[in-house]
Amino acid sequence: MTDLATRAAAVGEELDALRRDATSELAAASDLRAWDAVRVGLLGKSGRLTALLKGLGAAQSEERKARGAALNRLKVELEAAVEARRGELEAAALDARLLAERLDVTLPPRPHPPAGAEAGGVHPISRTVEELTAIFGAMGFAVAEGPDVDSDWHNFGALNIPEHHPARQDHDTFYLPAGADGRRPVLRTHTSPVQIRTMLTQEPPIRVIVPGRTFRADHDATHSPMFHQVEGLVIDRAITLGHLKGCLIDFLRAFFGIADLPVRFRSSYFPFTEPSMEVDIGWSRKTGELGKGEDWLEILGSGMVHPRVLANCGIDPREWQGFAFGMGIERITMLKHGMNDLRPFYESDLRWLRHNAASPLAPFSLAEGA
Ligand code: 2U9
Repeated sequence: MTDLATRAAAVGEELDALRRDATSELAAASDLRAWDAVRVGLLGKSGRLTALLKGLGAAQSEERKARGAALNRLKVELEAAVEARRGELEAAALDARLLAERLDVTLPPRPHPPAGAEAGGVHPISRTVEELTAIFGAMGFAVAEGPDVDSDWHNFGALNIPEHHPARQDHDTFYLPAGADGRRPVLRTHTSPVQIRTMLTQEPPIRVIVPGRTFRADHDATHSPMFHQVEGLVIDRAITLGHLKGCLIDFLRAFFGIADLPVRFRSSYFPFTEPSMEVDIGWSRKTGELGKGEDWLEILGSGMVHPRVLANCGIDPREWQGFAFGMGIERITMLKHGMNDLRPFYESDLRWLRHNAASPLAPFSLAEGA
């Protein structure tokens, strides 16, 4: 063998040894940290392959060419092996994480009530709001909310309620001291200002219900100065009285759980709707039973949104129409559960609450009671 051939064979062996070492070190690296140490040991600034490449400068020219080519091939090969091992280790780390962080959705719920504690319950008003939200939610309505204290304009003016209207009088409405504009803010007397705010900030089509607290200067067995309402608003193209009727009949039958509940529409007047209708359901005055008997019970108010109200909110009434409705939450809750006094809703009497609370875990269907 010539000198050159001997040296070439020696170089080949040296590179084979490095390849073998690198392969077994990479295989032994069981996590990304160990892998990085192997990578640096081979390809880093002072790595073994880097040292061999640096050493090239000292070799003689014929030999240098061959050695350089062999080293570069090995470099490409080792770089690929290092990357491939990284891919394997990353995939293994992800698998381990997925396994460790797995959520067992079959776990049973926490015991209710927690050991030693008294069972909590859902207040009947809250329960009615949950039911309303589910029933109207299934019809595509979103829930909108707004402030309890609002401007005179949002509560009255925008709704086409004139300055001299009785509802605006001091003995009906709670006013706060006048602001900088000389106008007195009000505790909202209905949830309608929220629909005004919705129309001012959202483009039609709009489909919202607004459950919430409302305030009027009134107090007896069937009136409280603070009570709850739910109102609804639909604005779209070509909305008719037919949509209003279908929507409210479906709602009333689902809420009271009576599939054939008789529903009657009677013409009426509200400043914010035209035409306006009051809605009655069939019942027996004698037994108090809903859906049976010859009598009618007024349950809610409704109508097609007055074109002036739409215009007040920047909506063109020639392009968009809508319907609206409103009802008292206490009233429909009392009717549904056969209650005859509104005051216990707010008295925090634990015996009444224990008796009337709903279980937070009890499911309800969209046709409650049906
Ligand atoms: C906008 C346009 C129209 C909401 C409506 C009624 C009829 C109604 C009462 C029922 C019993 C209030 O709780 S109650 O005293 N409500 O009769 N409410 S139409 O009409 C609106 C609301 C907002 C922008």
